[in-house]
Amino acid sequence: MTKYLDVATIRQDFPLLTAPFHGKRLVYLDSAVSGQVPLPAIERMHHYEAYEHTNVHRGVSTLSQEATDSYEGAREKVRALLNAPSSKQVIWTRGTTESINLVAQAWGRQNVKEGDEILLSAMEHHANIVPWQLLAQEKGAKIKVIPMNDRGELILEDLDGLLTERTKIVGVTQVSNVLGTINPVKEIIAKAHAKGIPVLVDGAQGVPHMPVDVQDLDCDFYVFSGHKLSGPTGIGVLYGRKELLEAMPPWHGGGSMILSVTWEKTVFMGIPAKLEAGTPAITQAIGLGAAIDYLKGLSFDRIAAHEHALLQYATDRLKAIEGLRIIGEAANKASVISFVLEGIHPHDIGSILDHEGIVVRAGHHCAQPVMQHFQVPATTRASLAYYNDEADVDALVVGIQKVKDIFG
Ligand code: 7TS
Repeated sequence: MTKYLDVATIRQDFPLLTAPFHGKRLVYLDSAVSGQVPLPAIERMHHYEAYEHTNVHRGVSTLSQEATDSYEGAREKVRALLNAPSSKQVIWTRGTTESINLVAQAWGRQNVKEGDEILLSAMEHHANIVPWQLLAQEKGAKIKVIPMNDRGELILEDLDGLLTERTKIVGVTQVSNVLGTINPVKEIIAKAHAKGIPVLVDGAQGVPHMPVDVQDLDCDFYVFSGHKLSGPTGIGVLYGRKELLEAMPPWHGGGSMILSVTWEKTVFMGIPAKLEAGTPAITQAIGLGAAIDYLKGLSFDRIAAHEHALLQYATDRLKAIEGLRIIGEAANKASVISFVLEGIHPHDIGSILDHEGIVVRAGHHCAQPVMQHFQVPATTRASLAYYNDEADVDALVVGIQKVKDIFG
């Protein structure tokens, strides 16, 4: 146990982590896929559905006003979490993927033209590649890539040359979901801004593991998914610089985003409503707010320190296994270890570990260009969170030994 968090007590808030799984203790090393939800967040959602359920921003009923307060209160919790200047700059979406599609479609269609360039990093998740490719195809624009080295670090010396007068936006992940690399996003943003280019930061794997301050980063867009931050699925966030959001046209049209509609003309509301057509994911937003309260109660600094110590422990133990190669050895890493075992397919490793009650992810992790860089079809990935401890890592090491025995 690290000195930063009392994991044994924390685990009591996660029924799945304390109930038997395949007759064993569940070893959940897959938080990069989705973080487990603590009981206080589950109970908050249950309470809302059982005793408070209605729609928001709908009329004068006390019930609707209270639901609106809870829902908007959650938006304020996200604002505080990111240190955004105003909660109007926090747009609810279904998740990181939808947030990036929103920017690519609403901002991108207005600002990207034929011959323009969109600069992405070599370690992006498909969610920060495909929406830009769709836009580039539509507009006749070009995708360019910030390369990385074989440790899984971006080659920043190349950045200046890649930022040209044609570059319209930079998209970069804060933390790689495959390599665990923590990218120097603040430095990248400063370099892009020096040439007047906005930057979208994919915080899906960043915000669950470290304190985030969008004003300090000075990013133009910051996106993340609630379910990776110990909240429920179906809710995510787009933070944007005020001027950019205000200048963006709506993406979806419908109720809750208009001031007036006639057959001739619709007048839209301001942000955030303009970008949030239809009934939102109210329960999920409130649940995410409760999850943020829970994590703040533990402290993001302590979570980061705990996970860092555990990552170091896991890295040392895995490195000692003969035939195991870690993919992604950046100097600055968070919470994710991908590896390959000589002669054994990651899917076989994943299946055998599953029988042992150890949940990892095996595959390309929706980042096929990263697989192509390292010339592997797939990796096995263990991802750590604040509710993991050394016993989880030890179980993984025993499990891998078992895999080797079976295939050896
Ligand atoms: N960006 C990054 C860096 C991610 O890791 C993920 C999901 C996404 C975007 C997309 O998030 P979504 O919530 O909209 O789906 N990453 C993973 C993963 O590593 N394994 O499963 C999903």
